[in-house]
Amino acid sequence: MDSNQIKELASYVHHAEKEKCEVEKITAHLYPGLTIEEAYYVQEELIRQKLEEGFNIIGPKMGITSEAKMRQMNVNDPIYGYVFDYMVINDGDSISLANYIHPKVEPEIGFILEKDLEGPEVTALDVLQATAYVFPAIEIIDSRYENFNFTLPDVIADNTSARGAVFGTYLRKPDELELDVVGVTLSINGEIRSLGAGAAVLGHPANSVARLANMLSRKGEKLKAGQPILTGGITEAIRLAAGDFVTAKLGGLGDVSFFVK
Ligand code: OOG
Ligand code: MG
Repeated sequence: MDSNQIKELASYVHHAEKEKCEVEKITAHLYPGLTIEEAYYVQEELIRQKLEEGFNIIGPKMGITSEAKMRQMNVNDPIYGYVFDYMVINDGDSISLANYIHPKVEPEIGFILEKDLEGPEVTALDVLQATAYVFPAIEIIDSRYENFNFTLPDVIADNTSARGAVFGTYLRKPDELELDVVGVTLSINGEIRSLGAGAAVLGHPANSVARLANMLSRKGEKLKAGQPILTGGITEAIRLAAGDFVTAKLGGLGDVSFFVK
């Protein structure tokens, strides 16, 4: 795959996001042989294009870290991508459905480090020692592909479907609670639509952060202190509709909510 092809594929998903128009997955016809390594090159180019447009990275995110997500999306390995400034929604704010293609929401646990973490041998214990705060979050995913249908390389190239993040404002020290047994509910208009526990995320959400640090080290990158890090959907993702009031409740971590107009 040459640099022109990488640019072409990055522009393909980038354009779909900007036009809010779903497209056929890359591996269907455009480039059936796309490998995971090539997909990360496409993602890097996509990130470069967004930075060039003046957007900024807020922090990294892990995806496909729970059984529920693996089953729902029919892909089996954790992946990473990036949350940008234009995606961030304040707790309690509203979004307009018109700005998305077919958005879904998933409850997540977020981390903020007080020290940088560099792989390749970061452990969950290293993560907990380096963590300043943990917080509740909702991620809005909006795959650029038709019907959220994709292979692992497709979704990596598409920045792991990232399109929105609502960060809770309630910060807790990681030693104040056991993150694996934090209970989680996702409700829409008061009705519980999915539920789970922190352990759904690779046994403990700190494992997800460790895995992320170790994956990033292959590119010579590290996790930086101060950036919010999303550890991956705990439950399956739920499709949004106009009029929804979405709340994720995480035991001991607090709530996070937003409206859909
Ligand atoms: C891919 C995004 C995965 C997560 O938390 O698992 C992700 C998708 O489901 O479209 O963000
Ligand atoms: Mg997610």
